[in-house]
Amino acid sequence: MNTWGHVLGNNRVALITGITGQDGAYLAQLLLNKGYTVHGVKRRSSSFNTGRIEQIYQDPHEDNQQFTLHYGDLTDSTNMIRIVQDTQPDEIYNLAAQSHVQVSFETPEYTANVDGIGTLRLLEAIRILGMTDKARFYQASTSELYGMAQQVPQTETTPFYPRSPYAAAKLYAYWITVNYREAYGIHASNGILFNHESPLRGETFVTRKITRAVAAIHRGRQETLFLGNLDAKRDWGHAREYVEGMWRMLQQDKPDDYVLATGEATSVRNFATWAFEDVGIPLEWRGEGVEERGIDARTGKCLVEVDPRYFRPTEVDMIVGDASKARERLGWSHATSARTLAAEMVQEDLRLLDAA
Ligand code: NDP
Ligand code: GDR
Repeated sequence: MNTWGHVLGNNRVALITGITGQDGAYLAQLLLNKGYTVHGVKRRSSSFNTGRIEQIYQDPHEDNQQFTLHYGDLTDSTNMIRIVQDTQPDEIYNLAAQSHVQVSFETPEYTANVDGIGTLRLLEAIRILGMTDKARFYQASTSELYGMAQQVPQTETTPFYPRSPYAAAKLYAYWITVNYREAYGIHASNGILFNHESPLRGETFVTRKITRAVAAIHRGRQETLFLGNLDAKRDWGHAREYVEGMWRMLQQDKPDDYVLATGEATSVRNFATWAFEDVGIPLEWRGEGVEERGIDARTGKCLVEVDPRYFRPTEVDMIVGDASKARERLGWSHATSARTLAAEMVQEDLRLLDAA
């Protein structure tokens, strides 16, 4: 073990795009714990964007570098080729994306460029550099591919029906990954991951938006939480467990595509009810449609309102996954329920608020 607590010496090198995001942070920690040398691609930003990986950051002036960041962007082919060439990874995890579904309706072309063509750029880097036999590739595919789901629960064979520019871009990324596997023999796998959350979740995704607001309302710093579609149902798991599944996919002899999910669907309304329950507030729902309100049953105060600005032009109403294949072939299964996840996120948001 070195001075940062990383296990030394399995000689394997991983490259992670999107390392500053939720999954990138958990995956980097997991791989360092397993003794990997980890390289991450970080975007240039005018403000600090490495908050999630602060604990594993290693001063570049120190010896025994196990964790290195490189400036890069998935829209820049030559930059990707150079980083892959310089780092010579055994495993590449492509997690970078414009990952917000609603934002993709406002930035459809950019989303296609990063989430769709960005994946092609990385696969081409592997091919151009003659690394098809060396570098294994993980593509962050998504349950959003199912969109208007054709079957419940969804498995690896359920037909896709994307319902947003984000999902359409990820559909291209999914198929180009399959194609490079078949055409060039790259060990390339798609993880079709259902929603996974954590205290590191981006603040504008619905679970984190709820838990942050609940903490702030409980501490008297916010009056009301405004949400969009309360009826939407998602299969929410814990990000820490899902990055373990990503790693397992790349340890298989043969590449393949796998669903990771909990198998349980929860509505946005229920998740919010749980989060308020975690700070001792019994929430009662009254009214319908845009008039629906979440009321503190003890005081009658309105705490949650519907704001149509958060409605999407096309919505994914309900998705729930069947992870049997991952269970059988990877020995992977989830441990944390959505209920426990809500409690952990609320506690962490209370702690962050109190520490600020
Ligand atoms: P985040 O939004 O938290 O992280 C996205 C990462 O991509 C960030 O590091 C971001 O950098 C980086 N990024 C964005 N645009 C670019 C770009 N043009 N070039 C280089 N890097 C870029 O997402 P998650 O960690 O939640 O998700 C990881 C991946 O998994 C994404 O591809 C997402 O679409 C996919 N996914 C996520 C699921 C989930 O429930 N979390 C479920 C299924 C799939 P910066 O920090 O600078 O913004
Ligand atoms: P999603 O996650 O679109 O499933 O994509 P998000 O948390 O944004 O939305 C989940 C559901 O909640 C509804 N909703 C709201 N959503 C947001 N963001 N804000 C609100 O105020 C709100 N109110 C209701 C949404 O309409 C939706 O139905 C996430 C991302 O991580 C993707 O990158 C990933 O691919 C999928 O999960 C699987």
